[in-house]
Amino acid sequence: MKRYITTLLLLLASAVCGRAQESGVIVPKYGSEPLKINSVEEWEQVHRPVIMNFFEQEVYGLMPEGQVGITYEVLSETKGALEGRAIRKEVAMKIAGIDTPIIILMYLPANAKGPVPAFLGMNFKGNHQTHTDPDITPSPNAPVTKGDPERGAASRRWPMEYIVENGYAVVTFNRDNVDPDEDDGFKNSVHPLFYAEGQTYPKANEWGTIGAWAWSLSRVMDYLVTDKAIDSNKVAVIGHSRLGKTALWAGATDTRFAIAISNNSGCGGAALSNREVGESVEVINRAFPHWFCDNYNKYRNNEEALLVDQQGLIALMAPRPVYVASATLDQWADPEGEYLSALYASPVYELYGLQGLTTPMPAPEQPMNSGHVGYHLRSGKHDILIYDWQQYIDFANRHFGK
Ligand code: GTR
Repeated sequence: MKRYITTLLLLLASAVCGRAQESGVIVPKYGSEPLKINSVEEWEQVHRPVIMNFFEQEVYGLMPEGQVGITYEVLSETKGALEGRAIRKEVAMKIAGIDTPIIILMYLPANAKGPVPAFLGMNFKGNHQTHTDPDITPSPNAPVTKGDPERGAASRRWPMEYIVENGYAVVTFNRDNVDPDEDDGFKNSVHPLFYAEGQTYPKANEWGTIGAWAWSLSRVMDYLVTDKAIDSNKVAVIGHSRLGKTALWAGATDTRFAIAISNNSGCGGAALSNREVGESVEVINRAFPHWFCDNYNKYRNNEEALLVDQQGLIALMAPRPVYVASATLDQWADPEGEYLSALYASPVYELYGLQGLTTPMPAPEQPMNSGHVGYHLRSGKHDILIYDWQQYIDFANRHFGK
């Protein structure tokens, strides 16, 4: 195992140095500092590939190159939902080799004059938890979700009426139907569909659960580009907490996402790891061994060894807009570390002539949303609430020209 890890490290180092030599650019250890890059060209040709390679090999794991058969079937499309404000649409995404279809729930603004922009994000415990609407098909139960989750139980997190009234579609599906959120050896997930012959577990540099969730967001995006009701150039990928980590990774790996929004994503998401505040790389890997790739374990109590901290993940969105949000009582997610990460990614946006963050961390309820890197700190707990959505819609309105 040790020899394997050493070989991997050598391979990574030679890939990095190889690219650097070709371009004549010395690749630094980026660490937990602002990203100082000389030009867009250097960013795109040297640093972005090196940083992407690092996150793929060492943090979230590589997504599979192969493809599986996926079909999409519109199950229903109903006008008059949400008291006349919306069209409710349900689409079954069937992945060959997975028994249970993933049901994509969509609310589209009623009376839209053309294709609309959308927010796409996974939900934690089922589509029917996102709203009390009695006609939402319950997401098939996942092994980790005990009992039948109550209809509408998570509706505070999904202000559907507000979102559609602002002219946006909401698109959501249950993460557990892609890969249940438990350390079950990936038995019930999409991972085995891509194993090489004889393989029974992802390799040390292959995707974990966050990788699989991000992959599934891209597979839903594959559907959205075919749906005439959606303006697929204006899809914001969004997620709260572990799903915020996932939204950032989805935005990094799939440039079709026009905006990425991280709500209280914390460690392994927006927050810098090398600060010893809140959750650490050690604690997250112990509690959730399935989220990241096995290589990430090398950085437990060893964060200074990271080639780049999480500001690198945020910068992978550039020049597309990115938004990071924290909550005052969410110290576990290290609000200041989340802010600093967005601040340290900002110089990359500035290379493109775009406005990033430049000032100290703002006070609560003082959103910074005028540039391409947005940030706000909300008073209160770890959650995603109407206040957060109001900021995201403001931010999306600016970038989508609404
Ligand atoms: C916590 C975990 C965090 C965060 C959160 C959530 O238990 O430590 O990294 O992701 O869960 O997803 O709500």
